[in-house]
Amino acid sequence: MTTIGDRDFIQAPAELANQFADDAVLQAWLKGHVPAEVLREIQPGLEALGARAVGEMLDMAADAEAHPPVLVSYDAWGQRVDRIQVARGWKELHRVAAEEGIVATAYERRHGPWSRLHQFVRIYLYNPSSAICTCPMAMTDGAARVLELHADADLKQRWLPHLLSRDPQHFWTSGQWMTERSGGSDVSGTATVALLENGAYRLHGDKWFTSATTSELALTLARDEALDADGKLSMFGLELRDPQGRLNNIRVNRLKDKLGTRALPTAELTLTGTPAVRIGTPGHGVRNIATVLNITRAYNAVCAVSYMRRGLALAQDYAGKRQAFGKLLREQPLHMETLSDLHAEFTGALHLVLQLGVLLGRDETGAAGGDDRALLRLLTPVAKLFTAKQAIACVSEVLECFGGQGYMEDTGLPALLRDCQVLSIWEGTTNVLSLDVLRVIEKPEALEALAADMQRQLAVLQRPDLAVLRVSIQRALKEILAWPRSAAASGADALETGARRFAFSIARTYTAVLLATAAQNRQISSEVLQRWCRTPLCQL
Ligand code: MFK
Repeated sequence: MTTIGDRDFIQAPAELANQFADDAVLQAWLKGHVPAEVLREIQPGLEALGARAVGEMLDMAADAEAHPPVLVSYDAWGQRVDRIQVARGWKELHRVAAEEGIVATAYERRHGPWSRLHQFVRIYLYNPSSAICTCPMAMTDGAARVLELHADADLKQRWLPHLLSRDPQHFWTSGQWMTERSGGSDVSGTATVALLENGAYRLHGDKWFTSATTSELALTLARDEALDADGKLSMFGLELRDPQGRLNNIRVNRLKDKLGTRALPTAELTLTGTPAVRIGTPGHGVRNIATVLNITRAYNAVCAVSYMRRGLALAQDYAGKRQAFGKLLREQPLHMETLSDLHAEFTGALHLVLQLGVLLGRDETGAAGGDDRALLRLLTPVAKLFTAKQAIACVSEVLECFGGQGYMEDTGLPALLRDCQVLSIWEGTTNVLSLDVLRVIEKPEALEALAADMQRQLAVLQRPDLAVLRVSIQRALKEILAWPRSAAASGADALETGARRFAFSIARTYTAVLLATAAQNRQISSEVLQRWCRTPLCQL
């Protein structure tokens, strides 16, 4: 870089190092939690993915962003074809996902309960360089879990090997079509019907948002007319194309024009007799498809943290290069104060999300106790809603760390912010998820499990310098536990109006205890914990 005042002044861009090797917070967490033999086995692959994420994947993502999907409705001869063309980069990112086992890692279960955690770290490294190709991977993972839990042997054999393949030629993805014109949050107005014809289901209706419409499979909801006159909602699985590659009675009406996630094809569809298979308990479609939602919500949280990390990595590197007022940004106390606050938010979010991965891994391998399962059900919506808002705020601040450059399209930074913005919308908005938290705590086990886990962690906090924070965390927990009863007593709407504050309080307080434990074990500095606790833990 030449000196300021020089007519040829050129700024040095921010650069990324290996995204695994360079991540001190992740490294410390893994060392502190994962058994040494597991870590030894997974580390080389993570390091390779950390390099890939800052190498060829960046080129693929740039190509995918530069060439958004295009819908070709008719061929040259007037034949309706409804072909969605995607960029070369997007296809290559699918290939990388298969090769890296972004979905498969969780189901091969090579490391027992740690397999899901291992996969979370892979998603975390893959996502910010993937032009959000993680979206189809999330839905594919949710579909795999649904099949594992609810499908019969034939269907499992037909579809699961594709969804879990590491061979890009064999690998399939799955969509998840829940949203109709009547609503994305409230699916009770679903109008698609499943009619039985010659003993097999066919679907008829419109789907208003279908993400990753180039997938081979989809799970969806429809009114099951086999059940009763009203047709309760059941869950169905379908293949989008026949063996010749023609759509199975599906019309693609148009592609969505979105604020972000521009490389991802999202379409409006009409199903005109699409063959489908019912999966799960008839008439309990919402409960069955919630299996997908809980997986995709966990992905959402991992992705949110991964964007925070990417933004911070860029801003930290830039602070060592950019000069203003005669000094590097990293020599400017206020700039560094801002970065330190962001780092504390990121560190908290990463601890929360990795804890979710531990719990999910235990649940899926039969290693979870009742408390683990209850805590997992509670923390899934909490982590999703909380980290989504954190990511938007953090990445917005990161753009500011670059000044005007952060607002320039060709730096790639605006795309980061646009892609973060969807995280608090899809897979359940902040308010819908806050209401889900109320649904969860209707059963006493959820808050009992939270309290038990926090008390266990608080009990081992011995360091005198953590004593004051220990008391604050304990006080916040007490308020959280008391709130549902006091809110319920103070009026019909009080629980609902307080639901968001309640969910945020759980997120900040539970994360505080995770950070306190990490500080006690010297995995993070106590300064990070102090910063985290500067924002009130309980906001009730
Ligand atoms: C980058 C990573 C992510 C990428 C993926 C992006 C893909 C984007 C595609 C989409 O955005 S797809 C659309 C996503 N849609 C949603 O997330 C829906 C948001 N709305 C809700 O979550 C509502 O709360 C809900 C639809 C569930 C409300 O429906 P109902 O029918 O009014 O719920 P109800 O009656 O309370 O619950 C029905 C059953 O489901 C109950 O069980 P029982 O039948 O045993 O009583 C509930 O306990 C159960 N249930 C609901 N949510 C659950 C759940 N069970 C487990 N986990 C949950 N989360």
